[in-house]
Amino acid sequence: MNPLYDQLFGRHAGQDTPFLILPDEQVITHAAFLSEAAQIAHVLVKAGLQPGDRLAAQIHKSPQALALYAACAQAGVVFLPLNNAYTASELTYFIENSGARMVICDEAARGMLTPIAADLGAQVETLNADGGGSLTEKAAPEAAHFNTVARREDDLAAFLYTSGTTGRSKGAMLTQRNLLSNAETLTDYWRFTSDDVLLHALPIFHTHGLFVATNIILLAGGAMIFLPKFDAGEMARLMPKATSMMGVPTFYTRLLDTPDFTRDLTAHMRLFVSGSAPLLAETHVAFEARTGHRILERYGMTETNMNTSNPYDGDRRAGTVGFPLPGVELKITDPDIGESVPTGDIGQIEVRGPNVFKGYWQMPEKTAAELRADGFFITGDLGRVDEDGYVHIVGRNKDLIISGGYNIYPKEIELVLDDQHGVLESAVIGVPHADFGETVVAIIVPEAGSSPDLKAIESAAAGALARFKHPRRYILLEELPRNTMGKVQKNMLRDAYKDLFETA
Ligand code: MLC
Ligand code: AMP
Repeated sequence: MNPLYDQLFGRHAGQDTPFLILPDEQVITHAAFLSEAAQIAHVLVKAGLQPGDRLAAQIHKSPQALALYAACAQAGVVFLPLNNAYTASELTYFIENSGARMVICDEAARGMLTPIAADLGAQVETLNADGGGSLTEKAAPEAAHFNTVARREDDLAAFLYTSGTTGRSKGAMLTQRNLLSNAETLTDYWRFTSDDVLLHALPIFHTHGLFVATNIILLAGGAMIFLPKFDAGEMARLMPKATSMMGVPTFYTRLLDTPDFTRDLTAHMRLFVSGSAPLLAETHVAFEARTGHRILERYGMTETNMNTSNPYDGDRRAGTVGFPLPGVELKITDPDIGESVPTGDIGQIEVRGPNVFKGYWQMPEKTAAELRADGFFITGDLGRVDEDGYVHIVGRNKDLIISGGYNIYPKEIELVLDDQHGVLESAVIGVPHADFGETVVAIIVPEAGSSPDLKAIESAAAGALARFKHPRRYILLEELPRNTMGKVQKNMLRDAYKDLFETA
C-alpha cells in the first residue's frame, strides 16, 4: 500500500489515454509517463535513497520533472521542489536544512551546486529542460516496472519551503493524506473527470501548479496541456483545445490585456480557477464581460493546500473566496485571545482538517506558534464570514507581499539590506502593481552622515535573493515611522507609496 502513488498514479497503469499534451502536440500517455517514472525510481533506489529521504529538485518544468515527482512517490522519497529563481545562497539553506540526500538540477547549475551538495553530503544529478541529463541517462536502461514502496497515509510525501516573518524559511511537511484528501475533495467539488483537459501554465514547484492542478488531473484521469511557462499568446492559441484552466490573478489580467483573447476561444471551457493571491473584483467582472465565464476563486496555502472555494454550481461571488471545503473547518478568531469572533466580524482565519500539514521540519517552536494543539492552523490571513457563509479575505496579519502569486517575506530582504554599507535600517513593503498585484519597494534609512550606494545595495540583493524578491524601487528616508511601542508602521509607508506604480 502506498495511497498517494496508488491513487494518483498507479491506477492509470496500462492506460493508453493522453496525460500530457505538449505545445507541439506531442502526447505522452498515462502508461508512458508511468514507465518513465518507474525507471527514475530505480535510479533513486540504486543511488541509496531510502523511504523518507528528501530529494531536492531545482529543475525546469518538463514531463520528466513531473515523472520525478511520481518516482519519488513510488519510491517513498520525500519530494522537495524548489523555485528556479533561487540563488546559490538560498539553495544552500534549503539543502542543508532539509538534509536532502540528492539534488537534481539543470546542467547549467551543476558546477555551482556540486561543491555545495558535496559539503552537505548530497549527490547531484542533472535534468535539463529538454528532458536530457544524467538522471534520464541513468534511467533509460532501467526496467519500466518498479515495485512500489509501501507507505502510510501519515508518511511524508513532500516538503515545500515557505518563508516566515523571521526571515528563515520553514519546510512545511506534507503527508500523503494531506495531498490526497485535498485532491479528492477538489476533484469532486470542481467536477473534474477523465474528459478534462487542463491548460497548465503554472510552475510545478508550488502548491498551485503541483498539488492542486496536477494532482486533480491525475486523480480524475484527465489530461493537461503542459506549457513550460505562462505566455498569453500561447494560452490563447491552445485554449480551444482545453476544458479548464487554473491560474494566479496575473494570468487573468494578462489575458485580458491580450486583444486576441476573445470569447470564441473560451467557448469550449467549463472552468476557470483563480487563487494564490487576491483576484480584484474588477478582474472578475471584466473577465465575465469578455468571455461569459465567471472565474471560480479559491483560497489556500502551502501549509494547508486548499481551504475554501466558491461553489461550482452556485453563485461565484467576486471578492470572496467562497465556503470552507467539505472536511475543512474554518473559524475567525480574535488574534489576541484566540476566541471566535461574532459572525461578520473581522479576525484571523484558522483552519483544521485532513489538509493541514504535519508541522515545520525540525522547528517545533514555530510549529507550536502556528499549529494549535487542537489541530487548528493559524493562517496569518485576516478575514470575515458574511451572513451567507462566504469567506472574505480582508488583509494579512503577517508581513507578507504576494507578487504575481509568489510569496515574499519582507524580513528576508530587510536582513540583506541592513547588512549593507551605510545602511542604518530598512523597511520593505508591498505596493499595488497592475501586473503583479503587489510589488516590492525598499525604504532605506542611511547611517548618520553617510549616503548609501544604491547600486551596490541593488547588486548585493541580486546576489543573495531570487529575482522576484528584488525591490523594484529604492527610497531613501531619514527615519521610519514608528508607533509609541517603537514598531515600524508599515501601513503608513504603504499608504505613502501606494501610487508609485499606478501607471505600471
Ligand atoms: C517573474 N518575475 C517576477 C515574477 N515572476 N517578479 C516579481 N514577481 C513575480 N511573480 C521577474 C522575472 O524574472 C523578470 O525579471 C521580470 O520579473 C518580469 O518577468 P515576466 O516575463 O513578466 O514574468 P514571467 O516570467 O511572465 O512570470 C510572471 C508570472 C509568474 C506571473 C507568469 O511569476 C508565475 O507563473 N507566477 C505563478 C506563481 C505561482 O504558481 N504561485 C502559486 C504559489 S502556491 P527581469 O530581470 O526580466 O526584470 C500558493 C498557494 C495557493 O500560493 O493558494 O495557491
Ligand atoms: P503560500 O504561502 O505561497 O502558500 O501563500 C499562501 C497565501 O496566499 C495565503 O496565506 C493568502 O495570504 C494568499 N492567498 C492564497 N489564495 C488567495 C486568494 N484567493 N485571495 C487572497 N489571498 C490568497
